[in-house]
Amino acid sequence: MMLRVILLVLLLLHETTAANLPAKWQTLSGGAPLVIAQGGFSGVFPESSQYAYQFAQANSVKNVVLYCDLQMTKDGAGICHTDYRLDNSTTISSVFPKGQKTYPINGKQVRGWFAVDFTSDQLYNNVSLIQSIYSRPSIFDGSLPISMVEDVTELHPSQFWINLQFNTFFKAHNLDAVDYITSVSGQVVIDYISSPEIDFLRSLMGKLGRSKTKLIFRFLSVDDVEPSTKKTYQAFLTDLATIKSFASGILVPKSYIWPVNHDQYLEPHTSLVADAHAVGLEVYADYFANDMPASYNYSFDPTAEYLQFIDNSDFSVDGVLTDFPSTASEAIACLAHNDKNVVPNKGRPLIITHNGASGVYAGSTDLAYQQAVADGADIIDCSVQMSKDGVAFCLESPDLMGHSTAVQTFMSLATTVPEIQSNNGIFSFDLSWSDILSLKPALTSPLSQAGLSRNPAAKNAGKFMTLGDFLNFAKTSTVSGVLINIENAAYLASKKGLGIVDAVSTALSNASYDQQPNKQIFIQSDDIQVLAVFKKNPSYTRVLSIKETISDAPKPTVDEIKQFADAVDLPRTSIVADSGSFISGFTDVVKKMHAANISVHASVFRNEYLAIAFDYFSDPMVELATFVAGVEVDAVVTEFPATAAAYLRSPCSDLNAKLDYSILPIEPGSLLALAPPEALPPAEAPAPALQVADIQDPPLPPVIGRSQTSSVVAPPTTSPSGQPTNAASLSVCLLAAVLSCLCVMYQ
Ligand SMILES: *[C@@H]1O[C@H](CO)[C@@H](O)[C@H](O)[C@H]1NC(C)=O
Ligand SMILES: *[C@@H]1O[C@H](CO)[C@@H](O)[C@H](O)[C@H]1NC(C)=O
Ligand SMILES: *[C@@H]1O[C@H](CO)[C@@H](O)[C@H](O)[C@H]1NC(C)=O
Ligand SMILES: *[C@@H]1O[C@H](CO)[C@@H](O)[C@H](O)[C@H]1NC(C)=O
Ligand SMILES: CC(=O)N[C@H]1CO[C@H](CO)[C@@H](O)[C@@H]1O
Repeated sequence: MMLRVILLVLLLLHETTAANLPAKWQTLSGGAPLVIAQGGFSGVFPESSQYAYQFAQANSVKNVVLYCDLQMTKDGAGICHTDYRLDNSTTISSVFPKGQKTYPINGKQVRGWFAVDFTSDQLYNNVSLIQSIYSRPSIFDGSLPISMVEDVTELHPSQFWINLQFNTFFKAHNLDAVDYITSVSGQVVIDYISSPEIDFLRSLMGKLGRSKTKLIFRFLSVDDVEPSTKKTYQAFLTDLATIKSFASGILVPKSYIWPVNHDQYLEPHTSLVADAHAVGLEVYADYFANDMPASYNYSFDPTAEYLQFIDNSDFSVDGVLTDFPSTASEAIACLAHNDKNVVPNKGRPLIITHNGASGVYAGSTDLAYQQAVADGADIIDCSVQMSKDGVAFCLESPDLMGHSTAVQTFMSLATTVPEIQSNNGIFSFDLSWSDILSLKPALTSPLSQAGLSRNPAAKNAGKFMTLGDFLNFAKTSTVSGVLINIENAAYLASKKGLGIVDAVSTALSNASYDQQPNKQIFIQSDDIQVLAVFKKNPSYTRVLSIKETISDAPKPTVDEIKQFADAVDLPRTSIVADSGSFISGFTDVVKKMHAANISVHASVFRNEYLAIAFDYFSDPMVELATFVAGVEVDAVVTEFPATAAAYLRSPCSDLNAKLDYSILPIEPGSLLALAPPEALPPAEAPAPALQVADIQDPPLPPVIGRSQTSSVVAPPTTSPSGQPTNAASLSVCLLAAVLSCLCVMYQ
């Protein structure tokens, strides 16, 4: 009952009145490509379960096709299940421990538990489904029965697709899928029947009465042999006209259309779609899954892959078979054919980068910033670090170890600085700028240990930039502003004699950003004393970064923040709380900040499916929608600005636009509510509330005289700009009456 209520709500939210803009599709029919839900929403629920099918209906475009892999039971009933073997995806091996058999299937000996050895009653009453893919939620395991074909048709799917692998296998067990389908088709509409077996498709011709069932020939791997003709599937690529004599379309692995090379980069597309369309065959691509990234070219954005198949200049496939039908729906209804030059709605949240487009190129390099601009970022960011000789440059952290090739040349300088981090590092303030320039940047992948590496082709590409170069680049680019992040100011001043605050002020004035009203300037720090210094320039927006996860921001703390900052930068978990890999609720932090007119930046968004909670369906856009439309943050801070820009540019990001389909924020807890109580992850202790003491910092210490010790590398006499190094600090005092307090510190 609970399930139905929740699903109904989702369904109603998706069903609005006006239509999305019509688009020209290069499909065979000219209509939008189909979303075909493989086993329902099998990316979240056990495949082919009732939940999976209902969820697919509720969260996809309206004409979503429910896809059922037909298996037959000993008593001739039909069930929906992807594999012949039931063992990995059901509890059958423990219920019937002696039920294992070995059978030949299309020339191979296959061992497991087969539906043909059990009656439908035995299966339905005793066996339940489990998740067979480890990256997907297991909380529904053991609570859902196997679906009979009737269980799916009773949901009144807008379209229904049956796939049957090898009828020869069923015939060997005195069963016949032709008889089964012929009898079922009298009662329910089967819109599509696919099979990799030509004789099976041929034997259905003329048997389906007046129904408009389309027969689809399914291609297996190129070297697999089609059982009726003994030809390889590859051989049919040059004989599409023959297929047209018994089928109206083909279902092919997606690599037949966009091949991926051994390094997982995308090669140019084949001519298959054009060739098939030329002989009147539809083309369906199999199969898409958000949690199985296909190629580095997609930057872990699953919508990018669909668009490659449906919105390129040469063709569109006629449908996509997917485990995540909501993401396919998004690509079709919200993202395809969007004019990339459309000016985004005013008042929408800002896209702020995290070290440029660091999901694609090594962070804080010229390439990462260029990519960010091309991808549609509003604000590019520079986390300022200092070299030993006082050059301010952009890098996520003062530790060069993970972010460059420093380990190869400067390991002797590795040291531990507890004020900065607990593990040892090679710190920029121990190297001269020319030494740092001799290093290659390194692309970091936060989820590489889980096998999700970023763009290896660009591993060491790009150049580090000085803050001055960064500001000049931003000035001439189309971004609307910059964010300058300052950390460790007190340590650098008191221990290293480096004035990072002065360096930033100097660079901003020198690049005439102090009188450049057409670019927005954000000064961000985790230290309120740093922000206090910049209060003098009212055109700067000051952002306090609060790195710890908090559950609440009481009024006294918010009032204190208001003294120093116009905005806060918060981790995603301080805004949308999670428990295990599930969302448990929205905090009130954004509301409380907004009540005090403090903007909220949410950070850091990453595309990799393992970086986001199950509730978002492994879809980074659903997470963005939740923060933007659900919690109304003022900025998203992201390593993949292209994904944020595609979402915010989409008509579907405006929930007031009455569209057929929208990208909806999630309801916290709605997925957990579908699981049996005993399967829920243990509740975690809530994060603490933010206290006034948490944000208070001691006054910044003065910048001490240059340390003479531990100089392994001789400091150069000039900076790359050609100026004597001391001139940079000197010019602060000369330049700025407004910065008089800094000059005091210098004395
Ligand atoms: C079942 O699981 C085993 C071990 O994890 C694996 O080798 C096999 O390929 C799986 N079979 C199916 C049908 O997924
Ligand atoms: C995929 O990325 C690689 C490496 O950046 C590039 O050479 C290739 O052209 C891209 N493929 C397509 C189809 O865009
Ligand atoms: C909120 O802050 C902005 C600047 O951050 C300012 O322009 C605006 O007037 C403030 N509004 C209120 C109601 O204080
Ligand atoms: C100041 O700007 C000029 C021109 O943009 C540049 O050549 C010079 O290096 C800059 N100086 C400093 C100290 O950043
Ligand atoms: C092995 C097993 O548990 N079999 C049970 C399956 O369900 C029926 C009822 O439908 C029982 O009678 C069997 O004992």
